Amino acid sequence: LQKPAHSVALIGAPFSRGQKRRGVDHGPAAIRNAGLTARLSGLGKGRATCSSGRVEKWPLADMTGAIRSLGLLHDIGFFYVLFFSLALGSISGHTRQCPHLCVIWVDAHADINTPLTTQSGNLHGQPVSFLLRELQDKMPLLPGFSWLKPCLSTSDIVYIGLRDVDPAEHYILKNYDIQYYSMRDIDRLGIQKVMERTFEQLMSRRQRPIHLSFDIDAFDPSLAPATGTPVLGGLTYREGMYITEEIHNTGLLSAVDLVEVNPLLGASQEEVNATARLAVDVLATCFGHTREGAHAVFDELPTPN
Ligand code: EXY
Ligand code: MN
Ligand code: MN
Repeated sequence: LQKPAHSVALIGAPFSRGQKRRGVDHGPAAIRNAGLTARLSGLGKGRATCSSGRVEKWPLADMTGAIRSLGLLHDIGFFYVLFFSLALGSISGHTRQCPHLCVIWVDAHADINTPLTTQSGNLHGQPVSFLLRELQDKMPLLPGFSWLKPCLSTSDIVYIGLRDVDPAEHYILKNYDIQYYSMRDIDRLGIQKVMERTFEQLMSRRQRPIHLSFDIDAFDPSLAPATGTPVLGGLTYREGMYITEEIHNTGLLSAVDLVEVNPLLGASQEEVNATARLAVDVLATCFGHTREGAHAVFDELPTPN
């Protein structure tokens, strides 16, 4: 029995503030040009219908409201945003629509510095600290952020792929008991066990909508070179596909941020294309593409007449 068609809203958000390297605002175009819409529309013969939109330099606060209204229109909001500081908008908006959501954060980095612990001053290394209720007494009041209300508890998020964590971030992960699976944990346990434990941690009491924040730098730089903060020893292609296949198979995926594809940082056009194609593979797998070809309905074999 074919699953009902899912409607998916694609939002390209060409923002590039929050870090100093130019180019990340060209990410949505690179992902679109790598064939994203065709890949998603071809899944399961109409199972995933897509509507595309572009967030044109919205202030984060406006984006939150927009995402909430999108959530009303689509059963799966699909955000490919450029930049992790946008998780402030996407997760804030998503929790207004789905208050009990959980977050799976796939990334080489924890992005959980507070404005008082950041060494770089880059916002993209801080978004999670703004979202966590338990950290609010450690957060200064910043101009322009009064709209942002913490909307997650530390038990609502699990990290996968960490391998470049600042000392202050490590302190927060340990002292606030935030669940994470570093690349060392993936080496030790294997990706299947990591996914099992991630779902146990997040779904032990009830099933919940999943917000997936997927930073392309979670992959090894040999696979995703066109990104701003590459770190050696990242996910293999197979581990990345397994993560997104398992998330798809829960049937609970509700929104995806796919971030940090930066076309200006590839050493060649091929490196840019490879990074954008990888982003499309991640997103297509989130919405049902399978390595064994089960994503397209095939009714019967042709027989010679
Ligand atoms: N932890 C470092 C910082 O706070 O600047 C590096 C953050 C990199 C963030 C990228 C998007 O994942
Ligand atoms: Mn990262
Ligand atoms: Mn990140």
